[in-house]
Amino acid sequence: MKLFKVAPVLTLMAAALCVQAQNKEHSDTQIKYHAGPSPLADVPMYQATNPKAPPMTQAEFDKARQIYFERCAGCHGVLRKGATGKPLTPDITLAKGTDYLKVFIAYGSPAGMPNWQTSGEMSEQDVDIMARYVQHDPPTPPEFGMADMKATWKVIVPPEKRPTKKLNNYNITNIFSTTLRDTGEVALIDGDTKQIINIVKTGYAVHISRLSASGRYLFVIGRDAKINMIDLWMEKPDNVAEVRVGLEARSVDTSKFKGFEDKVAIAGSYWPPQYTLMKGDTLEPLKIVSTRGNTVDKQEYHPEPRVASIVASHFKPEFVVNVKETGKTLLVDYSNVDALKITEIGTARFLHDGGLDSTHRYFLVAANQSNKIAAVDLKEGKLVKLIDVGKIPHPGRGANFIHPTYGPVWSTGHLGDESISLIGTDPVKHPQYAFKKVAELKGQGGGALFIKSHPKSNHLYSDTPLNPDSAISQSVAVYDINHLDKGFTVLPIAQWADLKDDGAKRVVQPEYNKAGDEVWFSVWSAKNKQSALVVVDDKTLKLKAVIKDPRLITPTGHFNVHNTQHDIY
Ligand code: DHE
Repeated sequence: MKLFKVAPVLTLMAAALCVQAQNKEHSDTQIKYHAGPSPLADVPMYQATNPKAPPMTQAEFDKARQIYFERCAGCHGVLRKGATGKPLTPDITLAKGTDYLKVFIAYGSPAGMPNWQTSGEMSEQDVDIMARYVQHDPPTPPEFGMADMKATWKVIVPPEKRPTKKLNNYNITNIFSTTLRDTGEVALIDGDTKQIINIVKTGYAVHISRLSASGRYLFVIGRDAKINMIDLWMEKPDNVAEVRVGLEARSVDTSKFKGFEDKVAIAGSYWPPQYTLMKGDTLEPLKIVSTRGNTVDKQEYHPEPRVASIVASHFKPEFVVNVKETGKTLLVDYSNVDALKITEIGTARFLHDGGLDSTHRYFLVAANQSNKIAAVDLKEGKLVKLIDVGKIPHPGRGANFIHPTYGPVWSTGHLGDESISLIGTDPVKHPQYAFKKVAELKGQGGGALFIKSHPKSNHLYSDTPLNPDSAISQSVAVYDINHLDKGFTVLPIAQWADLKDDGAKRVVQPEYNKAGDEVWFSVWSAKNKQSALVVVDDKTLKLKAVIKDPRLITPTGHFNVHNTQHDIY
């Protein structure tokens, strides 16, 4: 038996070594991006033992489970049925055997599996326990239903006890909500004075902030699926309600259609795979909808399709809910929560992040492992086009601007290559370019996460925080949108921050102020190192301000109230 397994192991090892140099850069990017620790690592789970799998002590099993949820679940899925990575269920892994799996984990594969041992991320012992662990039945985390949600729901200040008018002197439309990733907080920063207004306690590793239609309430969601609702009218803006909608999540938004402003909130979860509608003023959970179902392409059942980006439509009382593993964009009509109408649009698998075009009629979402952008018409409720772009598109919400030749375009950078794809979005005056990739700009390199422009600006900014070259990850590229042929200017943002220690200083997420004449960046270092925010003057492209404060620990995303409220990007 053993003899038969040696040949495939050696072949795999040779292939792995050949691709290792080329794979190293790719895997570094992938590891940093996908391997965010999942809050599920600490959740008690149901566990069955598989007598056919190699033995493990309880301590080994617990350690392997921890590693799996910290490093592997993002790609292979909670139940190991496969997501952007391959399935790792015992029917497959037992046949491969421990030796084969050890090589695979240690050296990686040309298909994108990181080289965990040779990159120094895992020890030989870790690789050994992981190879045995994946041959056991996957532990299953619990569901999270209405009773669980209600048990976590807190209305800290009920609506009737909240201010009836704004009680502070802040220009709340220009406040920035900055994620402090590793402290479980957001910093509310006055965009005019650059002073911190408050540091608000939130869930674990907040992912995004979104604004209610009125601009009064700020919603943030942690990776642990905890939503915090912050009232910007309070003397010192702070939490007024909170709830957990699952065990792991990334997206939240609130109703923006005329007549439904601030009425309904929604959050999508990674685990359990579901989305939840809530009351817009208290976060009281109203309805939970599972996303388990069949994939758009092969029509196969998927047990854990995660909810990726969500955006509120301005055209109808609908939320646009993007389901990653099944590749479906759902238009969820919230006008009657007791009789939900859902339009299911098949787009493409592995939907991730996306945003609206400048008219807000079209939603463009990255199907990242399919290297496509899906354009959905929110007025007609249908797919307009699947557009091929570069490798692993990652737009954030993308950037809209007027191209001198192609008219209004929406753009995205890529994790997997240096290109920036421009897509025409004006079927009325520029029909020949509409929903086609009309141009490709050359950027600084792969590892791009976010791109941004503003209707008042002539610039387009693209970050590259996951590029392995620190000169690239610590700077941004800026394009003059009227002279795109001239290439880009590099702004050395991390250098401008002038930080005292040698942190990673990844420069992440351009975000304009309300006026569109400043652009803010996070300089993101580890928890124990100094970080900062850097503000650039958009007209001169010169440094305008550096915001440093010991409380600004691991800043990542930041969201300007006005621009987020009105979907300006
Ligand atoms: Fe994000 C948006 C998921 C890693 C910072 N991220 C999103 C969205 C999703 C998502 C689904 C869209 C939300 C929406 O619009 O409703 N992100 C994931 C992951 O699954 C992934 C790959 C791994 C993980 O464990 O979370 C991941 N993301 C990261 C990071 O490592 C980043 C850079 C830093 C961090 O804070 O963790 C990061 N993601 C962001 C930001 C946005 C975002 C700042 C919002 C962009 C915007 O402009 O709206």
